[in-house]
Amino acid sequence: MNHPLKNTLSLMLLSTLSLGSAQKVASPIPIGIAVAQTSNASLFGQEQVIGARLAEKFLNARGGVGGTPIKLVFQDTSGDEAGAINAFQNLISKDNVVGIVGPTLSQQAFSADPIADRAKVPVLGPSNTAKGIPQIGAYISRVSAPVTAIAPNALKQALKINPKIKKVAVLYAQNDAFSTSETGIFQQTAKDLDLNVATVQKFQTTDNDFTTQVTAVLGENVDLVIISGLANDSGNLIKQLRQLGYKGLIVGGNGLNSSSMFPICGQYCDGVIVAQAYSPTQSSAANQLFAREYKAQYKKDPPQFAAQAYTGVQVFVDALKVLDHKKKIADWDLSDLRIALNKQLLIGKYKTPLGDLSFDKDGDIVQQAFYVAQIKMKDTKNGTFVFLK
Ligand code: 1QQ
Repeated sequence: MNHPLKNTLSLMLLSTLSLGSAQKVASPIPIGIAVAQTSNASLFGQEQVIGARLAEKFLNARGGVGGTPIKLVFQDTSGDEAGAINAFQNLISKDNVVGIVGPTLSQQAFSADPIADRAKVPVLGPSNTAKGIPQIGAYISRVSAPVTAIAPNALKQALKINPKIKKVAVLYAQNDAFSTSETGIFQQTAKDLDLNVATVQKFQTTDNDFTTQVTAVLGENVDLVIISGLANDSGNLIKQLRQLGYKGLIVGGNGLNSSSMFPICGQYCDGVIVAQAYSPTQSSAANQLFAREYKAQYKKDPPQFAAQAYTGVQVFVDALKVLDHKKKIADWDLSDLRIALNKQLLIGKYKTPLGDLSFDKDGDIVQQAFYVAQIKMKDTKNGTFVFLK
C-alpha cells in the first residue's frame, strides 16, 4: 500500500496536473457556455443557448479561427449560485475552455466569477447587468449593458406616453442582486424626474402570491408601477396587479425582457414598458446577418438575450483570430492563451448584432445605442416587443 515508488508516482502525477505545463489548447477550440438550461432562470437561458449556438454555426461556417473551428461546451448553471460555481469549475478544470460566456444571473456571477478570475480564465457576462460585475476582477467583462445605462430609458419613455405621471410605486425582488441594483437606479431616476415614490414594496423571486404588495400599491393610487424582478415572479406580480384592478402604466426591468414571460402573465403583459440593449432593427451589417439567420430558423425577431449571447461568442472568436495571427491557437499553452485572450478582448473593437462595441478599462461594455419596447399581446400566450420611438 505504502510503497515509496507509488508515492513518488502520485506526486509526479499531481505536479503535472497542478502545473498544467503541457496543457495545449484543444482543437476544435473549446469555449464554455455556462447558462441556465434548467430552473426558472432558463426562461432567459433558453434564449442564450439559441444565440450562442447560432454564433457557433455562423462563425464556423466562416472559417472559425484561422481555419480551426470553435466548439461550444455547455454546462447548465441552473438558477442558483451553487449551480453556477459547479458549471464554472467543470468548464475551467475538466473541459479546458479558453474562456466562458456566462452565467445568466448577476446573483450567480457574484459567486462564480471570482473562481474564473482566480484561475485567470476570461469571462464575458451575457446578461449580468447589476452594478459592480466587471469590477469583480481583471478577467471579468460583460457584453450586457448595465442597469445604469438601461433602466432610466424606460422611465423616460413612460413619461413620454403619459406626461401626467406624478405618483409611482416601486417593487423589487430583494433576494436577487440584479433586482436590488436595478431598483436603486429606478428609484434614483424617479427622484431625478421629480416623481413621488409613494411606496416601495419587496418580494422574493420564489414568491407566487403578491396580494400584500398589490394591496399596498392599490392603496396609494399611483400612475405608474415599476418592477424589478425575474421572469416568473414579475409575470405573476403583473397578472395579480391587473386582476386586482390596477389600470395605470407598468415599467418592467431587464427581468421582463423575454417572451418566455408571456404565458405567465398572459394578456395582462399587454402594455408593459421594457428598456432594451438590443433591437432587431439595429442597422449594422452584423445585425442584419444575425437577425436574418435567427428569423429564418425561429420565424420571429431575435430577442435581446439571444443577441447578447451571440455577441459574447463572437467577441471571443474575434479576439482569438488576432492571437492566431501571432501564433496558431493549437500551439499555445492553455493558461498563456487564457491570459492573452483576456488582454486582447479588452483592447479590441467589435462589429456585432448589438452594434459597434468595445470595453472600458474595467471590462464594461461600451455600446452606442439603447432602445425601449412595449409588450403587445396577441392572445394569452403570444406577443411581441414593439419598439417605441
Ligand atoms: C441580471 C439580469 C437578469 C434579468 C438576466 C436574465 O439582468 O441578473 O443581471
